[in-house]
Amino acid sequence: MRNAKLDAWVEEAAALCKPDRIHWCDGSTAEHDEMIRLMVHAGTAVPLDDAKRPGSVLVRSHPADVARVEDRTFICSARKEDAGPTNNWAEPAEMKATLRGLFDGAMAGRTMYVIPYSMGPVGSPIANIGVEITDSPYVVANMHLMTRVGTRVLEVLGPDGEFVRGLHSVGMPLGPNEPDVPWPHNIEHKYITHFPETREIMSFGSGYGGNALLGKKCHALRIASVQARDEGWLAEHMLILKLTNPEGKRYYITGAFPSACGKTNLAMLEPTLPGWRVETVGEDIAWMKLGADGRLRAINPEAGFFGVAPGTSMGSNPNAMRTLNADAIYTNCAITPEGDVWWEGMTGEAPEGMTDWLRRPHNGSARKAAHPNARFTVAARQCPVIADEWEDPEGVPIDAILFGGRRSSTIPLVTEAFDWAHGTFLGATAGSETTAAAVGAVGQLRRDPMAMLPFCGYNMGDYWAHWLSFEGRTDAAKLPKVFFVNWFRKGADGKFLWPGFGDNSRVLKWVTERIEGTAAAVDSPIGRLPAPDALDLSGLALPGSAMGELLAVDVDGWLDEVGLIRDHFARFGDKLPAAMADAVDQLEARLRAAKAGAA
Ligand code: SAT
Ligand code: MN
Repeated sequence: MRNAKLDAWVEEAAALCKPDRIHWCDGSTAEHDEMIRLMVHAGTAVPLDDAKRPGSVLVRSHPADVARVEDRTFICSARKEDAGPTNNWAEPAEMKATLRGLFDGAMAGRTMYVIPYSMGPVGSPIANIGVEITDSPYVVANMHLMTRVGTRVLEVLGPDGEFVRGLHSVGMPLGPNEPDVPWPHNIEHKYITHFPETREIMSFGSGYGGNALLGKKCHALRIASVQARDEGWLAEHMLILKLTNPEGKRYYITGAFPSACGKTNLAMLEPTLPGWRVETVGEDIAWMKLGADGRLRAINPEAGFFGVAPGTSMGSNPNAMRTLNADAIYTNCAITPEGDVWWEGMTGEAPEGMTDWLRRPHNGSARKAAHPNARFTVAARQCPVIADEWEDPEGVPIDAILFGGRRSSTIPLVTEAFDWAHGTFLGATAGSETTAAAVGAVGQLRRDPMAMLPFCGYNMGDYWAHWLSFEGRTDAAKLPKVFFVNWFRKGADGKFLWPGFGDNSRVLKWVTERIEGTAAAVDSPIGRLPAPDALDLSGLALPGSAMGELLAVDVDGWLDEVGLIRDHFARFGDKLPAAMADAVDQLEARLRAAKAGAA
């Protein structure tokens, strides 16, 4: 029972890309092993030591293909205003013409892989099917871990089911007898394009991460955010964690943080507070729908983790380290003489005799051994703290939503929103200092609303209106409480004020106590802050002034922030929802009143 639309599309793609062979992926272990074998043969991958990292390989990319390329990412909606000011836009027919030129013959000398995948448990009513066509065995092997791939997906798709189409090529055809290179990509042309109205993705020229694993950011966020708007749900760049308190009561919390700001660490946290437990439902993406009970329920559409390696250690994230014991793909890490991987922050000292991610000897070098955006890919089921309900097709009911970013000043450790609209405002105005997850300068403050700046597939103004609409879709009391957190505030000495990691459980505890109405908060111009002594700091030795600095509302700093928020909002013109414009006015009025009161 073949899907006629799929067959026709594969035929069309083959006629355009002219591969030597077509392989329909079944998602089997044998197929995965074959992809690894092909990568090792081509010099793309090296097997790691079987005792230290069984079933695992290290892949090293080309130095010009190491992260998402936001300036080459396009939303090709029919109308420019539907892409909005935060996305690159291109007219769909024109972009397709350009891409047709590039894809023409692009797979010559290569195999075209057809990957049917499910985002979410196969057959679940909230899952969504996509098919990625690619010429990269690296993509196939990663998709095996990150999504549910194979024949079962085709069965669920049936003869006339709909699916998201993703066409990907590394953009480096091979002439007859031309040898391949370890990391084929196209140095001149890179295009990561989305056609939201027709649910299509076309990606050319990069083989790395979110540029090439089309189920992740391209499908589960950019295309799905448009589907979610059309159908009344939310597709978000959020981790999902399950928190159990010492009395055994469970809470489910989602958190939106920009790439490389610690979502994976928070999702697998080991609380320093005795009796508390965190388990993982998801660490990057959440799809949330209103359940029959009127509550938002979240599923993790992914099946694996594509996590940032540098900084991951037994200290910062022991559960991630344990997840990585076997069957992982590492990308752009360093390799030790014993055939193990290494990255900055994994251990205190760099091992002797390593080869860096650029295949150079590392000994004594001041250069980084691993690329700052080096990654691991691993199946979620290997995580020792994966929650039992992580594949529940009904999703988990969300009690709280956290927004956050990397802010060295101004933003307190935790702030509770006054209500849903204020929570939407906190998300919409989130800023963060940039990281190596995207190509470009690192450490610059940019607005990253809901951590969706690079991932929202439509006009961000309309997206905020969609968020605001949830107040009218269900009983407001059933919506999650919203909080803003910042683990990254620094003191005058330039050092982090908050220890972070396992101690973030102290903030999570306060969040649950706010849900229960048992913890105290004080109103401030920017939201509700923990009352003095409301945060459980037992067993934590912080310098005397740290807590005051962490929770300080710097009124002048915030008045500057208001200016930045106004500039940010001005970009959206009449797409800015009135409630957002009101929220910034009210914030400024509260700040001015506080300043006058203090004077
Ligand atoms: O390369 S990805 O987009 O998958 C990783 C990230 O930026 O979060
Ligand atoms: Mn991410």
